[in-house]
Amino acid sequence: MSDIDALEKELLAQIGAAESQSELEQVRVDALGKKGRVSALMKTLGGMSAEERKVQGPLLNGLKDRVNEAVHTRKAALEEEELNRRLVTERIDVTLPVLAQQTGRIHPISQTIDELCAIFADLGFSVAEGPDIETDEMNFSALNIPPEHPARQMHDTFYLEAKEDGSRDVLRTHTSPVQIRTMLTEEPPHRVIAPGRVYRCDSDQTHTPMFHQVEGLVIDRETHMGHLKWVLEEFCKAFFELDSISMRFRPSHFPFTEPSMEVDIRCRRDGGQIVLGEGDDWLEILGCGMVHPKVLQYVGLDPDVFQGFAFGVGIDRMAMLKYGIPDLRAFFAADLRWLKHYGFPSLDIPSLAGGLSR
Ligand code: 2NL
Repeated sequence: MSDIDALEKELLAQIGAAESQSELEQVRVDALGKKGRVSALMKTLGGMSAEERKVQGPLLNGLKDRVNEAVHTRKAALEEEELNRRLVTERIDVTLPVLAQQTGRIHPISQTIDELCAIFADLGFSVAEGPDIETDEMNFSALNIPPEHPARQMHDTFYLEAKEDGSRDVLRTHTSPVQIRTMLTEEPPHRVIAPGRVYRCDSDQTHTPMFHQVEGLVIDRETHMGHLKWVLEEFCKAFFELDSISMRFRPSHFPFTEPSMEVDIRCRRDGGQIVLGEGDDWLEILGCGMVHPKVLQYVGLDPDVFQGFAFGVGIDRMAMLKYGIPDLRAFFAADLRWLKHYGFPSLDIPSLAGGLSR
C-alpha cells in the first residue's frame, strides 16, 4: 500500500471514531489545517519534477477531497445525534396539570380591562394602544379643546419640560389621543376601544393622579345615536352580568362631542351598598356623544360623509362597583393581603363564553 493510501485509511478511521464535534474538528485541523499532514504533502508538490507532479498531484488532490468529504459526512451525523439527544432529554409533557401552589393574583384593574376587551371584541371592536406621554396637540387641540379650557391649566394636567420649539408634552389626561392616532393612520370605518392609564393633577379620597380609562369610538357613514345607545346597553348588561338594565341619558357637554351625554344606570342604595338594576336611584357611569365635526375635520374626515360616536368610562370606578371594592386608593397601595383578597386567579381568563368573572 502506498503512503498516501495508508494515510487516507488512517485519517478516515480517525474521522469515523470522532465522538464529538470538537474531537472531529481536531482531526480535521491535524489533517487539512495549515500545518496538517495532508497540507504538508501538498507542499511537497512544489519540489517535484513535472513528470512526478503529474502523477502525485491528482493522487493528493483526491486524498484531500475524500478526507474533506468524510469530515462533512461525520459532522452531519454528529449534529443529528446531538439533536436527537436533545429531543429526548428536553421533552416536556404539556398535559401535566399546573402546579397547585400557584399564588400570583391578577389585579382587579387588569381583570376589569380584560373583561372590557372581551365584551367589546365580541361587539366587533379592536383594541388600540398609544403612548402615555402625548403632545399637547394630540391630547388637546385635535379634540377641539381650546387653549383657555380649564383642562389645560397647570393644576389639572401634568406638563413635561418645554421642548426646543417651546411646546410642552403632557401625560395624557384621557385615552382619546389613541383614537385620534387611529383615525389619522387607518381608513374608516373605525371600531376601536382604547383602554389604558391616564393622568390628572388631582389627589384626594376619590381621585388618584394616575387612573384608568377606556374610550370607544365608532365612525362610519351612517352611524347614529341609536347605535350608541345599543352598544352601551349591551356593554353594561355584559359587564355587570345582568339580563336587563335601565339606563338614563342626560344632556351634558364635552368639547369633543356634539351632542354630549352622561349616562346613569338604575340602582338602589342600601346603606353603604349599591345594588344595580333595581330601585329608584341613579348612578353615573360614563360620558358619551356624537364625535364633534371639528374632530372629524382635524383627522381629515368629511363630517358630511362620516359621523360616529365616542364614549369614555372610568375603569377603576367600574371595578369598584362590580367587585364591591370600597377604597380607590387601595388599588395602588401594593398591599399583598388586599391583592390576595380582591385579586383573580391567573388562569381564569375572562371570555363571554367561559364567563367574565365566574
Ligand atoms: C367621560 C367622558 C368621553 C369621549 C370621551 C372621544 C374621543 C374622540 C372623539 C370624541 Cl377621539 N370623543 N371621547 C367622548 C365623550 C365622552 O368621556 O366622562 N369619561 C370618563
